[in-house]
Amino acid sequence: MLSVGIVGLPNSGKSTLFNALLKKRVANVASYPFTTIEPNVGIVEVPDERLKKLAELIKPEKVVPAVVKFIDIAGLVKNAHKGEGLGNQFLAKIREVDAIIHILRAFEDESVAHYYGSIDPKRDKEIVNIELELAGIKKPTLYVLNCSEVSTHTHPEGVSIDAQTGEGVEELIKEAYKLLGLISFYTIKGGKELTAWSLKKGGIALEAAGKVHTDMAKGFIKTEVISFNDLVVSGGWSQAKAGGRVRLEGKDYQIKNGDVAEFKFSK
Ligand SMILES: Nc1nc2c(ncn2[C@@H]2O[C@H](COP(=O)(O)OP(=O)(O)OP(=O)(O)O)[C@@H](O)[C@H]2O)c(=O)[nH]1
Ligand SMILES: [Mg+2]
Repeated sequence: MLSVGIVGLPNSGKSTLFNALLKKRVANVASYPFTTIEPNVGIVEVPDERLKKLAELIKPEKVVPAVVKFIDIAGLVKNAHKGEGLGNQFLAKIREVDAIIHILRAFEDESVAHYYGSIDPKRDKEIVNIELELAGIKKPTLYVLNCSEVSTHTHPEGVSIDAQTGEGVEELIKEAYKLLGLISFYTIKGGKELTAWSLKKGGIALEAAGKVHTDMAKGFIKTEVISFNDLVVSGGWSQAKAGGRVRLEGKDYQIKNGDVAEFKFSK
């Protein structure tokens, strides 16, 4: 499972954001490793309008969303690469993640000390980026402005949130998912279990099948596939099949974001 690390100066609101993210935690979190052992790791449900719509259409017994792993990392300060603050510990953690959420403090609050004495997201961003660069860490980054009042959820470089109220957090999860280069496809097992799966953008049917089950990839024959829109317009899987809207594709078919697939395989 791909993971996103939350970085930023001390007191920028990383743990507050992490706690807001945990409210979106998947219900059966115990089935994912780490979450019960590591208090700073959260497996979070990806908000998904298509999944909701499909659930309304199909009325399955069970709906399983796609997830992203978030890791709350200790704050870093100038010279972290030389071991300043929790420097080395911080840098080791950050090397394990696939993408970075860089949180910038924009909220004013005199009761919360700022490590560098004033609110200045631009300066803070430079400080943290220099440390990451000196440590040789190059990862896709989403900048997140932690504001007291969120007027708009997007700013030119990323998203705005209020970590304390949780405002903007859903948008942040969606953006993090994109940042990881992931798209979603869906399976409907026996009409009963609707699942959203993540796949790297550009991934083919064979890889998608392997996400569901290794046997499906091993014995892959072909896949039935339909776009989300076509399925909704058809009113259901059997109607879509009857209407000739379900296509048959081979293992090299490139999965599109929102595809609904049924893999055919030999055991
Ligand atoms: N007013 C206000 N306070 C906030 C906001 N976000 C976080 N805080 C407060 O700022 C303090 C520090 O927040 P944390 O989330 O612990 O900061 P952190 O980035 O995890 O800090 P370190 O773990 O020390 O690196 C806490 O008292 C929070 O309640 C915000 O959006 N507005
Ligand atoms: Mg913290």
